[in-house]
Amino acid sequence: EATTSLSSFAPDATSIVSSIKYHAEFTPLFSPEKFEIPQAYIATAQTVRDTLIINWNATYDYYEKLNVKQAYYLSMEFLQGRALLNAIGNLELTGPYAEALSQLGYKLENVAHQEPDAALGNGGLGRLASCFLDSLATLNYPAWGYGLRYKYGLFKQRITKDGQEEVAEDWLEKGNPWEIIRNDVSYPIRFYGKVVSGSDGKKHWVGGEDIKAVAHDVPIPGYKTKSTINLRLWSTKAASEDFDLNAFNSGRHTEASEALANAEKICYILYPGDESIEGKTLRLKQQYTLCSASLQDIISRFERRSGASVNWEEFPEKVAVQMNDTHPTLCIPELMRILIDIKGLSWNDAWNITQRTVAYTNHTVLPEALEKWSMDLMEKLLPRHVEIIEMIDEELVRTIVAEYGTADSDLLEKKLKEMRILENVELPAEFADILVKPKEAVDISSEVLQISKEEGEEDADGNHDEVEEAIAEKDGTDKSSIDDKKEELPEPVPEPPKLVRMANLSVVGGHVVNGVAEIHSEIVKDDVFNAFYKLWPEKFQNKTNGVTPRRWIRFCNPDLSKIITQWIGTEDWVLNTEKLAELRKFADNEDLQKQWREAKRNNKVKVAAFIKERTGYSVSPDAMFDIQVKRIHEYKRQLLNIFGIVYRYKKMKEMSAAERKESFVPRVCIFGGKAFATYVQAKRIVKFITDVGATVNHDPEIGDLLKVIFVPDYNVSVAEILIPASELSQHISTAGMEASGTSNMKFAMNGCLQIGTLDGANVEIREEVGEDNFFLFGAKAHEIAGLRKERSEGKFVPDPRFEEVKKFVRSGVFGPYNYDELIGSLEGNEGFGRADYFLVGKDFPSYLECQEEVDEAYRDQKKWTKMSILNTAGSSKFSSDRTIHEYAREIWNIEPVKLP
Ligand code: 26R
Repeated sequence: EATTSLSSFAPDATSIVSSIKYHAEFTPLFSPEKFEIPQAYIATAQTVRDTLIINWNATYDYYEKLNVKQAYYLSMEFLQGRALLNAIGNLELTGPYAEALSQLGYKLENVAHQEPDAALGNGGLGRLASCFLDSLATLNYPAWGYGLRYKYGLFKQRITKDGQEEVAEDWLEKGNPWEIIRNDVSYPIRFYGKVVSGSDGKKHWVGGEDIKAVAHDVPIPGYKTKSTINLRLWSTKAASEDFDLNAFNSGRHTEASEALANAEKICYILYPGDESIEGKTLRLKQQYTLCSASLQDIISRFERRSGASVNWEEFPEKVAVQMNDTHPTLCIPELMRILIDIKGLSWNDAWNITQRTVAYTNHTVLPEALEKWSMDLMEKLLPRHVEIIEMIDEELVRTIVAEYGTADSDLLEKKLKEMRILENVELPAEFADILVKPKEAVDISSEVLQISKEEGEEDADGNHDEVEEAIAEKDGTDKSSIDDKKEELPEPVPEPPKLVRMANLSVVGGHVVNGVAEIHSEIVKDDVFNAFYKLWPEKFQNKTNGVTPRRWIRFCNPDLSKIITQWIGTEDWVLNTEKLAELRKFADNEDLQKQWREAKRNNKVKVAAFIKERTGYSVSPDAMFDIQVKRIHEYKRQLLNIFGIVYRYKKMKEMSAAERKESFVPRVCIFGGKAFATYVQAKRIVKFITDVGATVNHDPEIGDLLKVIFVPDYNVSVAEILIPASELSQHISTAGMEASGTSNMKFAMNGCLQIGTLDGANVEIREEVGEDNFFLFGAKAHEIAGLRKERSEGKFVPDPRFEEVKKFVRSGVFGPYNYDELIGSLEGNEGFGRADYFLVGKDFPSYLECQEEVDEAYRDQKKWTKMSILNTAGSSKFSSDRTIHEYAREIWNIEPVKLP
């Protein structure tokens, strides 16, 4: 069929050359007179895309024919990074491509570096989504990703003398050869308007503002399989009739195109919100666009595949929707709306279908990152959805009352408070007096509430006359005297804002809730969603995260990969990572050890050159490369790391040159990561690290014994360079706060030892690689609350070494910048509850002692290399292939489908 006749492309160097030339000539995005490396990249990518399209079409046709159940991964973020090397690697065409490009006078690696990162994500959550797509395709699962096509991805980070500066990243500027625009696949998306009841008894959402979402498809190839799945990204456009020709013709140009600009604005930027939520209309519009467009697409596919007889009962047997955190929670009311208002189903049928279709993954327990939307805002933007959410909330209240009864009203009140979807919202009418205590206990305020609910209509100025009358009645005064006394009455307390708790809605509306590492899933059950867990224990699952071994070993670390293949005797480990365990038996083998160290050193040499280019600093590839790369956040404790470095530096300065050499292993300490643009404390941390670097790196007494590097603009591509060169990596979050972490897995795969707390996936990594091969320190998750309490009671006695470091920093060795606020956050006792909330001071002594063990272990290179090998050997569990198999079996109920 079409698939073979289309291939002007065959996988040998000669045909690749002509194909590249063809694209340079006939599908140019540039002028013809020059063919330089940027053009070479685009033309090369276009040839790869041809192959991907062929495979994509074959995959799509086959799924369509079989009408199998398909999973849909809905995510506001996909942190794809670069595509070229990954695509030709998965297609097993790296060799022919390298050869073809060399015939054209280019090096594949240099051509590949032309590609800008697709950074449509902030960090862990977005990168996880991208790893999942790779595994889904590789394992032949029928599954798609749905996301948004942001014009600007995550900001570019510049490091100046003042710290971090954010610059917009125009990743689409030179065109995106990986996407296929489907102008014929678009759906209307409505905002605002109102709900009216039709004569048919149905609700109709009318008026408001209509835009459309247009599909952009990014083919996702699997490794060594023809299966090529789809990442469908939506971009927004005005409905075409919205261009106001009359306005334009009479010279009002801006006005004419206002609707266009407003619609396009929705997909302009990725919200760089990491752990903090900005209540912005635009973000809510983004979330709704993702949910509505994706569901309309999924539903139309379901209807098409059903043919003449659409049976909605079967929807959950054909469709699984996974919500990546709460960001796509609007899927729940949106699916309800479509099923009820448009397809005519009953509430109960729609609810049953919705619950069986969707599932929710939680990625964080930080309370400030649990999304809550203002109900007023949502009511304006999505009036019908708020009605539906209110009904879901009402059903939930009914369930809670049925479960806990009304006898113990304190218990009932507590449960309602914890579990309701709506916060600061009165109980539904039928339950209005359920919490009313015996008559004598009634105080004025609750009575006021009753009255205002039953008959109170607000005055224009928002006052309740009836309320005032009620108060008057109660204390024997009349209304007029209250009016007189108004001046003396205390200011009325402002009503707390009405909120929609998206996490609660997700837990209630889906059939499964999962955490992303064992310890995190336990915290989800015992803490964050404990009340729900008690009610529906069977809903809760764990799915420990994973990362794709293709991108994160095979392609980013070819030298190590070759060695692994040589010693295991097959390249199968890329698909069956369990085989990595076979390295264990060679961990002491001197030949393997020698090769292993050489590969690491080669990678370090590359990083040294990279650091030179990006920062100007020279580092020695013979020093230990010690790396912490992740978003800058207080809970991730980059401060603990840099304080340890400062302590080390101070000790060095106190010694003679000979003593210094004797006492310390030379280290290159590398940091990378972005701070949320308005997260002041995180930005101070960036500034502090670069200041320490500026002092230490120029200190002639120190030389190669210690270097402190902040690599600017950390992203997926930078990670691919740094991780293979790392010897020690730091995963040192306050226990209980990092849901999982995923870079820890990548480091382990690349033979990097870790210093870490018992948090997130660290716990499982330590179990897998063996406790002798993991540097553990710090307080345990179950101790944290007690330690904070102790602290607030003034019982914490700081370690003298911690005090010493603070004093040293304050003395101004690292320049004139005022670090009072940074250091101040680590101090204080009683009264100020958040004093050193992240327990840097508490864990500091055990961290320092652990770092001494690290030095000691590194001095014995045989021992270190063995530990390194055992980390790679023990990393097999952390392949996202394992994770995806678990989701497929235990949540989605889908089966692999291998193309004939
Ligand atoms: C609400 C909104 C602004 C927002 C909050 C938080 C947007 C994005 C985030 C990012 C969070 C949810 C995130 O990235 N979490 C990370 O998910 C990884 C994948 O599961 C984990 O490994 C990591 O521990 C966790 O922090």
